[in-house]
Amino acid sequence: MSRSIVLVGGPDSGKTNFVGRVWPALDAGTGRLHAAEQPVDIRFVLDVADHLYSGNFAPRSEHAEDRRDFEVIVAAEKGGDQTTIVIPDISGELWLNAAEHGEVSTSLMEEMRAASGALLFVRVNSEADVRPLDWVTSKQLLERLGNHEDQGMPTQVMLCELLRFLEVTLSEQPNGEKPRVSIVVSAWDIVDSEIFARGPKAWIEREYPLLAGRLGDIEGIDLRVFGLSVVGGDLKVDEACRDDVQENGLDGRGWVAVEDDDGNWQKDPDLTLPIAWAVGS
Ligand SMILES: Nc1nc2c(ncn2[C@@H]2O[C@H](COP(=O)(O)OP(=O)(O)OP(=O)(O)O)[C@@H](O)[C@H]2O)c(=O)[nH]1
Ligand SMILES: [Mg+2]
Repeated sequence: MSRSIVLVGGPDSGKTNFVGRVWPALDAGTGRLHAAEQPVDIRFVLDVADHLYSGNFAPRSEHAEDRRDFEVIVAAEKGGDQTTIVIPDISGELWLNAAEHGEVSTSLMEEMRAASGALLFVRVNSEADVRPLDWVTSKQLLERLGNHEDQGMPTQVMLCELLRFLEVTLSEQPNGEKPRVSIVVSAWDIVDSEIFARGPKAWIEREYPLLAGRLGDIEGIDLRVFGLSVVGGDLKVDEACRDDVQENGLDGRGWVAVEDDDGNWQKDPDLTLPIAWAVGS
């Protein structure tokens, strides 16, 4: 059985680095999902993983039309049901464009209709984050300064639009249940312990109240929020983390923040969880 999920998110939101990290995780076979067969073409994911192994995040996808698919057959247990998952990594510029102009290309539309699950990425401290402090006063201020330059669509408006796309396009799961979307808050390693303890859901409520409202009342899809750190630290500033990755590789590094039954947020080393949940396993 083949199931595809789509990876959605604006520019600089962490999609590519996640795909590159999740392949070694699927290959290691210690998580909820594992690779049941060697994928046919994994040059792209290996390339991304190589950046991580060398102690750097992989660079952003350069071209708006960039699209690279990672297709892998996974199973939840040895000899168990196999599922082919197709994970297209599409440039965030393209998603931003889609949100701004209210339309997606036909091929992307087909991709989304074929999918019954998605991962929606949003990143902590992204430079691509567009966030007018106060929409009215900042607009007036800019006008007074004679600077009418448009900052572009605010990130949370874009995210609400993307969520709406998912709501109208995703198909129900083969068992008839609602499509599932994992909201992935990436670079969750850079928040302090207090914010970590409150969790990525609370972070969204605070940073993007409009999006949080949508998440609260959306009916057509099932949602779950995860925090994500692909290597357990910020390779740009955390030298200890970089050294350790270079020396010991990625095994045991990186985690997903998940909410336990008591409402506490815990680090789970299983990086396949946001995908496992989105494909309904
Ligand atoms: N600290 C930290 N930073 C991360 C993590 N994952 C990604 N980043 C940062 O986020 C940046 C963007 O990540 P990408 O994976 O390129 O994001 P993308 O969504 O593919 O971006 P586009 O290709 O522009 O759509 C990286 O260059 C890193 O600086 C993480 O787990 N921790
Ligand atoms: Mg990318």
